[in-house]
Amino acid sequence: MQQTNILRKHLPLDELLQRRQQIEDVNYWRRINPNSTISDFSLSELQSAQDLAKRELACYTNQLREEGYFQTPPVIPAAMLQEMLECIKVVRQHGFPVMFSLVYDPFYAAFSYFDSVLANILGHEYKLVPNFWVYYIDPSDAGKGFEPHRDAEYLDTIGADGMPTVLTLWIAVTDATPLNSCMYMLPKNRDPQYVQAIHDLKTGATQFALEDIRALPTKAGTLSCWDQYVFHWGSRSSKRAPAPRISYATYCQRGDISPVDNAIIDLRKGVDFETRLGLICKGMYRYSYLSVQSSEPHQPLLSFLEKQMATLTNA
Ligand SMILES: O=C(O)CCC(=O)C(=O)O
Ligand SMILES: [Fe+2]
Repeated sequence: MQQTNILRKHLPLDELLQRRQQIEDVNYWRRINPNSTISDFSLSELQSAQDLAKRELACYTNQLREEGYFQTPPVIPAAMLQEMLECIKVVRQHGFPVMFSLVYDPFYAAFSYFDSVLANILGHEYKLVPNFWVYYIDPSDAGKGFEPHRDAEYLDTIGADGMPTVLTLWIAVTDATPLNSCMYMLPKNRDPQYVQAIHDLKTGATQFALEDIRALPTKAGTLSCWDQYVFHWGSRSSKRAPAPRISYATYCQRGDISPVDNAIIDLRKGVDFETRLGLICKGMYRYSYLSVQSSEPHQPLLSFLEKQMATLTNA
């Protein structure tokens, strides 16, 4: 995401260094949350994942090409969502950023419910680009999602057929509504600057009509996907919201193009504990980078994050 956005994410990163022994100990995470597992889960282990009908898949393709985004119905089973919520609760209770819930299995197991959708759009060899973030938006007037932006990390990720080669995956763990902060999208066919943004990542969004903004309320268990250049944001929550908005997001790319970033994950090969720590630290490093970069007191913390991230380059 663009630099101005990176600055907006603040985390109590310094405390992490003092707790590095806990962080690196898989049994610590198992102990504090015995109701969830940490295995080398791989996509092929899940047989029960439901395939969406061909008709629905064709609708997603059309909408993605025309409007730059689409959403599935809720496909993650309630029990798996409940397990994710428990993980998030425990991680918060133990004073860690919610990103650390990504050590647990359900956050990866959920991808098997998206397999047919992702394979249909990105091909069967699709890979994760591990730019993860976990959003926990408080049900208060202070809570808000990520400010208006285009993800715009990678140039020219629209193929000759008009289909993206990189997608953002945004997974709702609780219902997201206009009251507790849902996503808002400017469909690409309503955005006069969209085409420019494909080749110029700094392109703003200053020429659209307000009535063209679309709210995307979503049920828990839904996958929302968009390309790199659509303009979107997570809205402000409210003290009247009944529950927090919780979601997590990452990128996914075709497998038959060069890696768009320096790290890539093949879900079929599994995602072991070290890789999970790597992607957690990568997310925190990227999105907090400008607030901690290169100042002397932060060096040990940066070295710790970099050490964890090193596992990703060979993943
Ligand atoms: O959840 C949010 O508030 C913003 C998410 C987002 O912009 C993204 O994942 O690309
Ligand atoms: Fe975004």
